[in-house]
Amino acid sequence: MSIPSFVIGIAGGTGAGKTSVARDVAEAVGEAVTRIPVDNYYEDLSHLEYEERTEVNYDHPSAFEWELLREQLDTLSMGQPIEMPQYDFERHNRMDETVTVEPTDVIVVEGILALYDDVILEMLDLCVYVMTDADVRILRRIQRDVIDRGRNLEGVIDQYLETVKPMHERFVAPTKKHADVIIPEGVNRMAIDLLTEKIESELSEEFEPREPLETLDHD
Ligand code: UZR
Ligand code: MG
Repeated sequence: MSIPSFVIGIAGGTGAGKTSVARDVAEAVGEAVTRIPVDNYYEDLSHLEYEERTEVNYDHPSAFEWELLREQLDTLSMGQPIEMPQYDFERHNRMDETVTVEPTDVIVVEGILALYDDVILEMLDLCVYVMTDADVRILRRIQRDVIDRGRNLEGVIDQYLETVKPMHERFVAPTKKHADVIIPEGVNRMAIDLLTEKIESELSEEFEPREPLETLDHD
């Protein structure tokens, strides 16, 4: 591993199928792929009580620790390992443990706001937006939150109407304009194949090493 990584951002509304696209691309590319869920970079809210944490607007850009994501993405794309934070959706908080993530030639940054931050956008070599109808997304969201994340149906519906939908319209949907590619519906075989081909052709060429960001400290 000598050259900087090829970094892909995958954004889209909740339940759009971002994680599935990231997983399928990672499986199809014949190289090791590092996946960075932006969800892992939710701010550490340990100073708040559980009840207060349930009141936080997790669909607003201010809920994320952008600086840490920028730094870690920069570190990884320069070929060094990071200690990636982990997030616990049931407790609405960052976990104490981190995981060591080794650098790879391909990095996928995936999350509702993966195409939101200007500094992150500059680090992305390919920007993807997964566009799925809102009715399909809310059905998936209900299924996931109730079954996997220990929520109740009423809570999921209230949260959707109060924050998820308005924040999606205000912050997530407008990031479509940054996308190089818009994938209709999550798992779309043709789109996955095209993305995979593109990544493989990029990897077979030597691309220009990117300069480290001026705003970040490298010691
Ligand atoms: P994806 N989220 C929670 O529900 N609880 C948390 O503690 C942190 C995040 C939700 C968040 C957003 N919003 O819609 C979703 N709310 O996780 C993003 N409300 O995750 O991209 O996998 O859908
Ligand atoms: Mg997901």
